[in-house]
Amino acid sequence: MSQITSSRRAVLAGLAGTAALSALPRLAQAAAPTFQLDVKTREIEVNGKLAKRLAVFGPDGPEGLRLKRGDYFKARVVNHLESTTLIHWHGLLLPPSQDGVPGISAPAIQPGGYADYNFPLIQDGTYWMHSHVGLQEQLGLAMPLILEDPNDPLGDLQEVVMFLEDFTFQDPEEILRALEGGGEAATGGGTPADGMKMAAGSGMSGMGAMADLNDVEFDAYLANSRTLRDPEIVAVERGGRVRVRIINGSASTNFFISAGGLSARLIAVDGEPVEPIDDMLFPVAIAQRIDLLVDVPAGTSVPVLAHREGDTAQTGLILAAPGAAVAKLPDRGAKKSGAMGAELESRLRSTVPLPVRPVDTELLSALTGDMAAYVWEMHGGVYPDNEPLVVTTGERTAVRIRNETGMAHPMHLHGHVFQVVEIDGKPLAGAVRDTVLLPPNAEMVIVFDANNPGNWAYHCHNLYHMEAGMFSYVTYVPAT
Ligand SMILES: [Cu+2]
Repeated sequence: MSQITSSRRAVLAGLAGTAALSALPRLAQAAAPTFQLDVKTREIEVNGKLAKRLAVFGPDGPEGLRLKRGDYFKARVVNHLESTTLIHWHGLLLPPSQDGVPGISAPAIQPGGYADYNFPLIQDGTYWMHSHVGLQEQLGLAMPLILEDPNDPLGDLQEVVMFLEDFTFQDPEEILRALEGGGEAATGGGTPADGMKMAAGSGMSGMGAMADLNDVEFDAYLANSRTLRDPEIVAVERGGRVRVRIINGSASTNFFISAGGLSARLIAVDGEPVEPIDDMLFPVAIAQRIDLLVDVPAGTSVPVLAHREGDTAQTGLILAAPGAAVAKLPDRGAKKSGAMGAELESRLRSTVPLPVRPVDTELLSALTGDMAAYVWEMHGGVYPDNEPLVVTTGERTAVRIRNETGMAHPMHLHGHVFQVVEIDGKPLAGAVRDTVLLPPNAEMVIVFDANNPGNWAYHCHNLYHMEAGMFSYVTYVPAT
């Protein structure tokens, strides 16, 4: 880390408004932000109805931010909301004070206030940003963060970003209250899903045989803020191959991705390259990203669709070669998609794995909970009444994640990348990632190097599970 960055860390630690900066004019100048991100409300139209949502507006608007590996992330985030906020840079390796998690990395930004960020971008790939305050992410406070590779061998390819969200007209707080009330409190759009009610009604809990695929029924599923009733149609300039960067920015929905019944090529997960896999359907769990190469034959259009797990609902966008007819697609498919397991995860092989090194310490991360009561725990309780993972600076650390519940949990570790090295007892040199889906009753081992001392959020990325308590953190002790 550069000196500027470590000085900024000190400033950020106590930054509540303008006072800290004006006390340090020379430093403030040295660290003057090069771009601004404005957090505000906006209206979008969903299925013919206006919806008031939250959004981040960057230099290119509310649909994404593009930077390059080697640049500095030198930004000021300004909060125009009437409530506090804080934005997390999902998947980025950065100093802990700039990670954007209130209570762990820095205080939330007060209404009318701002926070400054300054850290080097040492990665390239498909990332995203989202609020880490309350249920703001469900209200749309999220957008793509694409880090270009200055020497990208695929740099000549046309690139398309597809940002997926689940959408509700209901107040997310009401949805959470209904879930915590056992699934009986709410009716209408955005209610707890049928599976949830059945689970509650039959008194099933944690280790149940029935896997619940979805907690919440949404009003729509969005790709780049649009539904299939009015999808984005991307003109494919030259015909041929397109790189599609897919980000699952949903609060509570896993998707399977298809490319018009054609085979596509998976080349990266969570911004990290993998050995290419050609297939027809690719799972992307909550908060995960996949990069696909999709071929668009001359004169045709290819829909890139996201199919909701365990349902017929679908969303997506259309890639259209010059002169192609574009067919209207329904927002429900003919067939329900299945449950998301670890089938793709077990086939993934990193092409840039962690350095080969023996594990120094293995820690256990047990995920427990109760579907009926909607209590989701990890490490012995709901946050903050649970234990952090304590790692030792410099150690190769393994974490055995044991899902003792009947639901899948997308587990996200901040500030590090990890490699998946064991799935249900089978060793592998799997993907390097920041978010891994633990299917019901699954056990996986991830490894990472404890080389970024600080406190780092580590949690389930299903927003409702996280709010219900499935949240913990990693903390460092020095090597002795
Ligand atoms: Cu979860």
